[in-house]
Amino acid sequence: MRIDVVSIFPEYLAPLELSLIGKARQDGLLELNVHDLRTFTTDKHRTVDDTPYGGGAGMVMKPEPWAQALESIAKSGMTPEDGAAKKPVLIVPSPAGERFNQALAYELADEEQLVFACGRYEGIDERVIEWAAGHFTVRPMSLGDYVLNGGEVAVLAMVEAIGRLLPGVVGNPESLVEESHSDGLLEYPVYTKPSSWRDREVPAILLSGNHGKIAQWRRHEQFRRTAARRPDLLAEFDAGGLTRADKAAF
Ligand code: 6GU
Repeated sequence: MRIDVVSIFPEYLAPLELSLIGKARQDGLLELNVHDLRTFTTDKHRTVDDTPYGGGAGMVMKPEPWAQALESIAKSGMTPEDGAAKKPVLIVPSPAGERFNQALAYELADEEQLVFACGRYEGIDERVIEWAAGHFTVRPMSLGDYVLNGGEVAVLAMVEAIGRLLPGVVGNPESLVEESHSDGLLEYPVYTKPSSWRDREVPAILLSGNHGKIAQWRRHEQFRRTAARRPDLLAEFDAGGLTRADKAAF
């Protein structure tokens, strides 16, 4: 997979050189390029923003540098003529976007090229978003219902969520199967040694060696936790998602 990120704060993306994602880049599993939007300006002051038409607080990102940046990335990337199956996906982080979740992380992990356009201030001139649809599949995306100062932190989160799903990035792919949200429920609680710690015991069932009972207990805990912390997820987990084993765990 290839990822391009455009930002006026490229240093914000430095953590993508660390840990699992940094290793994936070194191993050639992921090509990731960070671009400074200001390098695509043409004026002396390298201006990227201006006042909003119609008035109001804050500044809006000007269209010209964005078009230059996105055009240059579109040209440098794989085109259908080079064998790319489809247009790259342009993700525009915004609290006004579609809510990002694990299902979307899986969907985006299947793409050949992702481009992230980090807005700052009150956002990017809307015409950029419309124009970009000629080169990209455009997906405005939000992390959740709160406001960040810009898209950079959201990109760190989304790239990590997507990158760890790429083949070979997580050493043991089985660890992707039993984690929260992989099956629509939250993960069960986990414990390690010592079995007794500060007068607290590990649930006896986990020491029993009875793998059937352990699986049933874990499933029950998944439902219990999801009902307590995220009842909205339980409502989405329709009856079709319930197996016979689930009904026993319930
Ligand atoms: Cl993706 N961007 C910004 N600026 N704020 C957010 C967000 C994204 N998701 C939640 N809040």
